[in-house]
Amino acid sequence: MTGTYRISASDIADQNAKALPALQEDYDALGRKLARSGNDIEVVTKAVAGFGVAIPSWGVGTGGTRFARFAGVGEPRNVLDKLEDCATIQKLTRATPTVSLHFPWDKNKDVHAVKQLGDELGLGFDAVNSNTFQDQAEQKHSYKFGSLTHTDAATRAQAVEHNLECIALGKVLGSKALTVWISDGSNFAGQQHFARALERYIESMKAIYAKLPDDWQVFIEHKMFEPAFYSTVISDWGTNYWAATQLGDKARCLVDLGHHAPNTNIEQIVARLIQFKKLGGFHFNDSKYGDDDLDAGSVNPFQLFLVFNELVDAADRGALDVAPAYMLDQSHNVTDPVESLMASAMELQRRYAQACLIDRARLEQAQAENDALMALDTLKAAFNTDVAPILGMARHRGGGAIDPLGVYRWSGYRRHKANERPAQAKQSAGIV
Ligand code: RM4
Ligand code: MN
Ligand code: MN
Repeated sequence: MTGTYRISASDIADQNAKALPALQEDYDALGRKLARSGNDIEVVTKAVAGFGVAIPSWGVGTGGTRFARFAGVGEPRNVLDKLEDCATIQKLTRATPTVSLHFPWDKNKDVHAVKQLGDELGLGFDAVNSNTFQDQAEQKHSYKFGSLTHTDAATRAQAVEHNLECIALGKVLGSKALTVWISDGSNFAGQQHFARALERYIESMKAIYAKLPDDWQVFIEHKMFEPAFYSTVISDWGTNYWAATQLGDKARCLVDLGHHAPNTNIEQIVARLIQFKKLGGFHFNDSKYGDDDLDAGSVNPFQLFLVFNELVDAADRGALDVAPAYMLDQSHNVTDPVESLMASAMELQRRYAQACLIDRARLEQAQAENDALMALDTLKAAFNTDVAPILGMARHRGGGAIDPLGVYRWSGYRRHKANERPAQAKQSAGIV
């Protein structure tokens, strides 16, 4: 059974009525300011209104570390509850029209019921994610030493089969992409033959690719470490690019911001993948040390802005052959996941809006003249612009909340869910 409490449109309208006069004033003032530098605020507001990022179903439950998980109240108990939370995020922010499911975590006895609830809630389904980094109870072969790259053919076949099942489930949901992240790798020098492991990967992925519907894409996600701590098979964007190239046009690279060494120039990787026509999508999050899965923009908002700078620049030049898939991939250990996901979605919109404000002619001129300071100043001028009124107006016009966090807390949504979803006895460590 799914919960019954839902924030109503009239709740949002009532709260918005109070906030609108101040928003209108700020919006008009910002519009005048932007006009002075040749920007039409309405163009940016429209762009923001059209921006959407998928919510990861695994993000609406409280995450954990490998030490412990401190469960929150009113947590979703199954995929249907998760959809309810995702719909709440979308209702308030209007920035998250789709959900990215992860199997078998999101397995339901009837996938059609999942699709039906999504339809009812106005949610679409983005990429489906496969999971061969854990063993499941009924599973024959263990993934302890790998899945798609395992030395044992039967284990590889089982992992391929799981990915095909994900495609089948995704077809029912209306998904158009499969995201594959494997944890395969090694923990000790010499444990794994680098070249042979990658060969086995390509062979397995070819079997998956062969069954990929024509209008689907497969996103390959690289990650430099964890849980394999010496080497991973798909360790970096170079390997990812090569693998995607081996497979064909429907295979593309997915950039999870947390999957690189600290201080890696991720925006340059994004630019390279765009140039090579292999950028598939993103898993947005932020990190201080590694795959921290912190809220997007919470550590390095400038980096996020620079990523959007590359995306907007490429879109302006007509260099984006396919629109990249935007997804969040975060783990919320100490916050209410709904709040974190709303804040993160809005953070992406903020950096996107700022990237739309970059004076590209000025930047180009500075680059041509090797005027490094003016180039940075041009970026900073956009980055330092407070675009909150644009975001608020885009939400208001789309039927969302001017102040999503405020309305969420005012509604007592979490309290309602605590009553509807009694705490479960089982407490697990780890991300789920
Ligand atoms: C991995 C990777 C995948 C996600 C899992 C839960 O580190 O980011 O995208 O599916 O975590
Ligand atoms: Mn990820
Ligand atoms: Mn990750």
